[in-house]
Formats: sequence, C-alpha cells, structure tokens
Amino acid sequence: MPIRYPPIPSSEITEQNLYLQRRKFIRNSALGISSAMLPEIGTAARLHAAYSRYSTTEVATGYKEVTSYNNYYEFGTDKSDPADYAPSLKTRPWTISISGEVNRPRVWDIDALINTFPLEERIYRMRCVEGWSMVIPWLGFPLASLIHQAEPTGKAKYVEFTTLYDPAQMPGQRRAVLDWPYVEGLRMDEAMHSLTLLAVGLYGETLPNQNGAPVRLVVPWKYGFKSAKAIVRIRFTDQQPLTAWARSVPSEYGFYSNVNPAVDHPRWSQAKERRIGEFFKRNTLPFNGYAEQVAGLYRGMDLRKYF
Ligand SMILES: Nc1nc2c(c(=O)[nH]1)N[C@H]1C(S)=C(S)[C@@H](COP(=O)(O)O)O[C@H]1N2
Ligand SMILES: [Mo]
Repeated sequence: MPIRYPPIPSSEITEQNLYLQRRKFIRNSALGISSAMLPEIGTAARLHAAYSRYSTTEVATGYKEVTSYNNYYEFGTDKSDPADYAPSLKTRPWTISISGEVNRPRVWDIDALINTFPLEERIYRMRCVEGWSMVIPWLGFPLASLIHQAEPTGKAKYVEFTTLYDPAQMPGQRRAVLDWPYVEGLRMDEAMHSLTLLAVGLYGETLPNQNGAPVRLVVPWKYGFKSAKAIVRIRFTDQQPLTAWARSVPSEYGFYSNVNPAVDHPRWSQAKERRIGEFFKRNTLPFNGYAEQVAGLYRGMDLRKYF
C-alpha cells in the first residue's frame, strides 16, 4: 500500500501542505522510486486525520535538514555523524519490552506495534536545548494508546524509556560521553498526554535511522533530549527514573526539561532559538508554544526548581 502524502482532505490543502506534497514528489522522482517501494510502513491506509488539531501550521523544516542535522550521541557528537553512521543500524528484527508496574507486560515486535496502533501525522515544533529548533512532520501514534493496552497498576507513577545498547553497532557507545544506555523518563500524566507520541516515521515515510528508527519518543513541549531514539524498553515505575543526562550532569539537565525561555541553562540563555533554515533568531515560547495544552500539568510547581 503506497503512502499518500500529505494524507489530508483536499479542503485542508494549504500552501504549506502543497509545498510538502511537491517536495515529497520531487524527492521520490529524483530517486526514481515510487512511495510504494519505500520500506516497512505499508500502512498508509491506517493514516488517520492527518494535519490534526495537534499540528502546527508553521512551515516544516526541509527533509534534508531534518535528516542530516541530528543529535544522536550513540553515533557521535557531530551533527553530521548520525546521518553518516546510523544508516547501518539493524532495525529488524526489533522488539520493545513493556515491563514494570503493568498488568500486561509483554514484548512487542516492532511491526506488530506499527500494525496495531493507527498512525497519525503530527507536525510539531521541536526545540533542542542547544538553542536550535525545527518543525517536523512526524508519523506516529499516541504513547497513551500503548499505555492503555499495558494496563498500568496503581503504582505506576513514571515511565522509563531505554535506547538500544549495542556498542558493536553504535560506535558512540564505545566512548564514555554518557553512561550508556541512553535513558529518559516522563511522569505518568506527561506520558499519557495526547501530544506525546511514539514516532515511527517522518514526512510520511519510515523513520530514518538517524532520527531514531525504528521507534522514538516525541515530546514537543520539552527539550529534544527527552525524546529518546531507538527504544527497546518501556518500564513503568513508582520512582522517578534516573535519566542519562541527569545522571551525567545533574546541575544542567533536570528531569522535567520543559522548554522555558525564563530559565537559562547554566551555561547559556534559553530565551531565543534559531529555527534551522532561518537567519534571524526567534523568541522561544514557554513549553515550546504548547502551554495551552500542557501548562496545567505543572500547575503549582516551581519551574525553576523543577527544571
Ligand atoms: N538515544 C538517543 N536519543 C536522543 C539523543 C541521543 O543522543 N541519543 N539526542 C536527543 C537530542 S539532544 C535531540 S535534540 C533529539 C534530536 O532528534 P532529531 O535528530 O530527530 O531532530 O533527539 C534526542 N534523542
Ligand atoms: Mo537536543
């Protein structure tokens, strides 16, 4: 089944969507392939209401930039390293274990996962803690769907996400840049929020390895490092997970890491950002522009203390 792009009703075709559509068409014809030949996500029929109310109408960052300017320390610390070295990562077979405080622990095969939960397109703003941002058309499903399926127990207060640990395939893991594997975490209500996605694609296609294939987290109101790539384990706990970044530099990377222009990183301001592809900086918005949807999760919390 070919992937239609953009998979939207014609009534919603805007200039931006036409731009995306044209771009996809051009790229595929340049490569001499049809989308029917693209691997793995043969599930376009299940694409639901794309350009949903969750999507930003801002212009998406170009496919080239989205897939060649990446942070993925398992493959090196240069922005170009993931595009250079991640493509050889073996993403099949791949399993994701669901464990901890759930009534239905299980091991999901990645393709079973992709075929079970309807995929949606969501165009999200993404803000890296380093001060750059992108707009990315993700393809994924709400993490909440998977959580419901797992039936968390009353003790489940947090969710921990672990990236593959395989130094043979991930050269960056042979260096002590972080205490591997990469671990991230969310509070249960953050994990259940309708904006929180498990992404398996972008720009209507299978997720490129450098962007976290076969499955990665996407939490658009938090700094990018919360959105762990190449996930192999999702564990429900009653304790706040010790994340890889908080473990290595606790003074700089808190558990919450909500995008907040009013709280500087200890070594730089977070007030502005450079949208990749643009020249002038933009003001960074509280919760990366998603305050209306998520500020309520943190009502009454001191966001300087819980950074
Ligand atoms: N496993 C893993 N996940 C990761 C990272 C990483 O180094 N390893 N980098 C994070 C950071 S800092 C950012 S900004 C985003 C970048 O995602 P992108 O390359 O798809 O834009 O991935 C996040 N997820
Ligand atoms: Mo980042």
